[in-house]
Amino acid sequence: MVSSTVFVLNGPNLNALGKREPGIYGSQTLADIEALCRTEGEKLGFAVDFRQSNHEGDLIGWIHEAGDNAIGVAINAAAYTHTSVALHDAIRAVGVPVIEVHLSNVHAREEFRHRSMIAPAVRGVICGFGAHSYILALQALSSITR
Ligand code: CA2
Repeated sequence: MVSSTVFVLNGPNLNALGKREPGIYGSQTLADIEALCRTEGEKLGFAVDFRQSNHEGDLIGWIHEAGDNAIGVAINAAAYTHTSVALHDAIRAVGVPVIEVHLSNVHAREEFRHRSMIAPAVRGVICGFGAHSYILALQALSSITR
């Protein structure tokens, strides 16, 4: 039974997944990851609203929208993770839990990826498990919202 909506938000360049850098990000496309999230959402009783944008303002608007229309958010903010005070503030401005997700283990990569501007504002961080990071985030949202 689907009773609640979870937003799964994706930031810049994630639309290119599966087409470049499979050694880092895997060979699955974002559409493949969306399908995995939908299947997991059905198991957990979530409707999954899955979105991607290359624009910071879209992601900020969607976080605000989730505050009104969703019970939680999983976000892979991609490069904005490391730069965006505005995303940090947006996450703090909403009352629903937000989980930070990354495909790669950002701590095992370049130093500039070790700092997350949004990590202090989110409920928790999952990274390094490829597409499965998204599934773990949905499962975490399920356990903390029921
Ligand atoms: O590991 C992750 O999920 C990241 O959020 C992915 C971002 C990166 O900037 C973060 O540090 C970690 C990159 C998004 C996708 O970039 C692509 C680059 C080339 C080919 C395909 C995707």
